[in-house]
Amino acid sequence: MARTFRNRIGGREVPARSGRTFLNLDPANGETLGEFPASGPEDVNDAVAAASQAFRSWRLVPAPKRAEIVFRAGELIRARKEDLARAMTREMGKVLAETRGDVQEGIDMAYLAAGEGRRMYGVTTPSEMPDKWAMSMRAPIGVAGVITPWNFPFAIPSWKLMPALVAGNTAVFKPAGDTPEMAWHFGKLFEEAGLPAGVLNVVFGSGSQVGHPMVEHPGIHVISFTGSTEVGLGIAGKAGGIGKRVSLEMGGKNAIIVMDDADLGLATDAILWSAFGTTGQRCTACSRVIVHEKVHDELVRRVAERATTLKLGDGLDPATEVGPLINRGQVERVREYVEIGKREGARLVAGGEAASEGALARGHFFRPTVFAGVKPDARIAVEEIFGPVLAMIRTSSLEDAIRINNASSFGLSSSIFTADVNRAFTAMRDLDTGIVYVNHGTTGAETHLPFGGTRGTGNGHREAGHTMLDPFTEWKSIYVDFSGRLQRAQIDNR
Ligand code: UN1
Repeated sequence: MARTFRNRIGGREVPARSGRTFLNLDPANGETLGEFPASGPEDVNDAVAAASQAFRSWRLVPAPKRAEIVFRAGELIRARKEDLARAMTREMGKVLAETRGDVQEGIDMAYLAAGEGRRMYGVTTPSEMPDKWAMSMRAPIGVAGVITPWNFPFAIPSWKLMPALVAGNTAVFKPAGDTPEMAWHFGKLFEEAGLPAGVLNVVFGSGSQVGHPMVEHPGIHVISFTGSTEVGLGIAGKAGGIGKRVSLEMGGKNAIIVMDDADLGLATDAILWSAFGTTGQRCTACSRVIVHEKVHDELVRRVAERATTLKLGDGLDPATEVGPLINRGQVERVREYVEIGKREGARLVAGGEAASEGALARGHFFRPTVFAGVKPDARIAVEEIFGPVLAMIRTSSLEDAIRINNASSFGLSSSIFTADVNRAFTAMRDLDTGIVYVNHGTTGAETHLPFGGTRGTGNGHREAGHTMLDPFTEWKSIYVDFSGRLQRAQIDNR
């Protein structure tokens, strides 16, 4: 019998008002892991009411005290890291080393956000008038609506919710339908850490039944979303129409540039890890390699050879290097892009098909796939696939490689492999992405630096890092006039 999980609203665990449920399945073998509420707008209303009520007192709790609860949650997550990682591998498929990393990112974020509770710096500045004080401070926005994807089911909610709570907001959290269990643990851990009832509410369900009503709900004051470009732009349109604040993290088409002076062994390792780690299902995954013509054939040979030998399987098996895709739909999507690549005339040098031998038949497996001879404007070099498909593109110069990188409609991360310091600094300056790596792949951002992208990847916000409070706070400017007389700014200040 599958375990039954419930929404967390106002500090209580409750089913969907409709009584409807959905099943959480293991993508490696189709086993049922749990039954979750298929919530609707009425459950969102309940959660918003609880969050609004809790906001009245939570905003007045001193920030260092709010942060202590986040710190305690970090301690609990650390103590349960292994159990959480195993549950995550079962629910979304990536290998244990990676799910441990995902939980670790949550721990790192908890400690970082907790420290912010004793900073949350404002600015004091001289007034232009005598006997007058001027300063600015951060204030919470109110109720934050947090909508997260399945590929980093612990880390991404951590980047969003921990700063939001430290800043004094309360929250309604809707996780992806493919990874509800991690969100349930997240809510439970915060309850155990001492978070007051109603401060963090977790509502399970679909985008149309829960996400959409959250975006439209007047009681939710800011939406923070990570996920597909299509859904993100839909949210931006709706929220924009009603003047709601939105922070978006969407697609990527991240490139690794390999110059002719690069350490090819290191570059190959980094390409394999960035392209096929998490089965290519990272916003930061490398899906393009732009390689100098002098080392092109050698790099293609090395990457194709290694991609072919990667071991597919259940992420709980220590021998597995690449886990399943999240669901059947993703397998179909990847298969379609492989066909598109072939039709476009690219040369398939590794993979290119679903894998179904032995136990793999029970899950959603696809072989790590490499195309060579890809034109920079081919669809497989331009559109986000979100799977284990790599497009290798030939280039003749650094300038051309940077131009190809920057022509993408996305701008999350990019990377260059070179031994030449002048080329490295040119790339650092000219690669137009939110994150740039030198002699390192495109994945693996650390929590204490801003995370986010340029152009179509986002809408100008950065999460985590020293920017973590920006999406979840308003600036309030305060003037205190202690002159005892009317002083008119811009007029009496000669
Ligand atoms: C994502 O894929 O949405 O930089 C997040 C990385 C991880 C986070 C990825 N720290 O690859």
